[in-house]
Amino acid sequence: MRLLEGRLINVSNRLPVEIKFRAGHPRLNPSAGGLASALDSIWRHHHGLWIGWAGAVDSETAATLLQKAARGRSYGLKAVPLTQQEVSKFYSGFANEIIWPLFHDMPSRCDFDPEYWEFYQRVNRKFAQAAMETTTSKDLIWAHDYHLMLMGRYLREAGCTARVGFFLHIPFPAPDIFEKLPWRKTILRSLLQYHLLGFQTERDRYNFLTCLERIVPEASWAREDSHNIVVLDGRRTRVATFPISISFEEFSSHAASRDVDAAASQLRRELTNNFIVLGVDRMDYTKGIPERLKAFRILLRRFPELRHKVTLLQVVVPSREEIPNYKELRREVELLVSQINGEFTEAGWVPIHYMHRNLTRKQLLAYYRSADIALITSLKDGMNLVAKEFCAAQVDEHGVVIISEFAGAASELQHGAIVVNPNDLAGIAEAIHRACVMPVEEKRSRMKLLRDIVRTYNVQGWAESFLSAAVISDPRSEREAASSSSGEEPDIPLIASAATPDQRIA
Ligand code: GDG
Repeated sequence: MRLLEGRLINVSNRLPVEIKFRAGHPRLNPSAGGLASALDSIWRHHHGLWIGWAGAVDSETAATLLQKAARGRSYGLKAVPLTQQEVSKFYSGFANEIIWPLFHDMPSRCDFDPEYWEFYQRVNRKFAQAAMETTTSKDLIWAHDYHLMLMGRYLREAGCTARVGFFLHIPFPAPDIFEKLPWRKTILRSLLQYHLLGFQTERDRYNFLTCLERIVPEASWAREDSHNIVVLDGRRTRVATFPISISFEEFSSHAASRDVDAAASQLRRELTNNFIVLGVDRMDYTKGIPERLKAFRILLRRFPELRHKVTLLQVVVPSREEIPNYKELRREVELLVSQINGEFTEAGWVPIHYMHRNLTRKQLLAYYRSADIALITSLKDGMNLVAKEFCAAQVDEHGVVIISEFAGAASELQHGAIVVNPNDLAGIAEAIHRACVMPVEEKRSRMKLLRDIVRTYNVQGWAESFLSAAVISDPRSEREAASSSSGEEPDIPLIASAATPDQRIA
């Protein structure tokens, strides 16, 4: 990255590749999910190091395979080894049975096991040590996501002199939800050990600042352009909003390629040119998959004229299968699919085509390109990259996006998309019907607008704006800031300094 003097040290729970055993042999696979796919596309051409967990293998095997994986990339890969117990209590436990459901407004799904907290601290310290081993003061450490909220604190304690930024890929909850967390104050104070904190939407930033006001009243704050500067114990943290995106050109040009075009045409022929409604998600209870299926059932009941004419293609990527909530979700989804297909299937038409597996990029693009509707019904979602990928891949500009108002992407896409409340099943069914009967010109003008937005606010811009903010959040300017702010009353009330949820930063 040209903004940096030193290297970029990217730290995330998982590396962009994962080592899994197949037929007794360790094999490299691309990691699933939005974080890996967004970051890999920008980091592929930049120098630096990516630190993360590589999968359940011994350190020697991991090092050999990662060296091999790094050959095609310009950055190195360094594994943080985790024991089985750490994976279970830090990753499945604290991260995915406490923070994930809580931050997605589902506190009843949380298991506040105190042992998970012990492991969360231990593993965050491990990640900090791994980063410290290779970092110089010129480097920039960029930590990603809810797995690493304490890492900034451990880096400080270890005497790290590099700039350290943190980006939260998932939503940040409102105070009434966040307060349920027994370790709320330690987590907020630890987040304030980072020099820069980035959130997906204005709503997330607003929620974070409101939580600070209630839980860490000793922090003071001020406004600097579109950012907030929070001062705690004489240290400054810049807080800002950076909506993540995708590489528009990469998705668009690959979708326009001859092989994707051929695959998309074949798909349409196989579905007898039916109207295709597409859902693509990790198997996760936040994505609103059962709600989507129920809404589709309402559509077929209320608008019988659409039977035989509309098909739902639902791709679900296996995810977090070791966690009980996820196993139950899979059973619920599969039961619904079979009930709906049982109720409506007739000769020559199966209403729902359900795939529980990972598609190749080419297959995924063929689905995006041939679909008439992308149906996103997340109950809560940090951003939702599928919505943006769909727009980029719609080179024929015929598709309609239906998106949940609770997906971060809705604030950017609201003018071209149809926005729905995912709990309003009849409303979703109405929205699908509306998209089915929408005039071609309206669809085209909506999709043009959406594509312009995604083209303009792409992942390259996202990374550059985060890095520019990280560069000006230089730790060397801290002493100055501390001496001018310590002991003073805050200049501006916290709430007044936070922007309204739908305001996007320039
Ligand atoms: C987290 C936040 C935030 C899906 N199926 C296949 C496949 N995918 C890829 C998509 C997309 C990614 O997975 C899913 O990204 P999302 O953003 O929709 O969701 P999460 O995984 O939950 O990501 C989310 C994101 O982080 C980034 O900040 O937007 O809110 O929850 O890239 O293309 N890829 C392939 N085959 C599939 O079958 N190859």
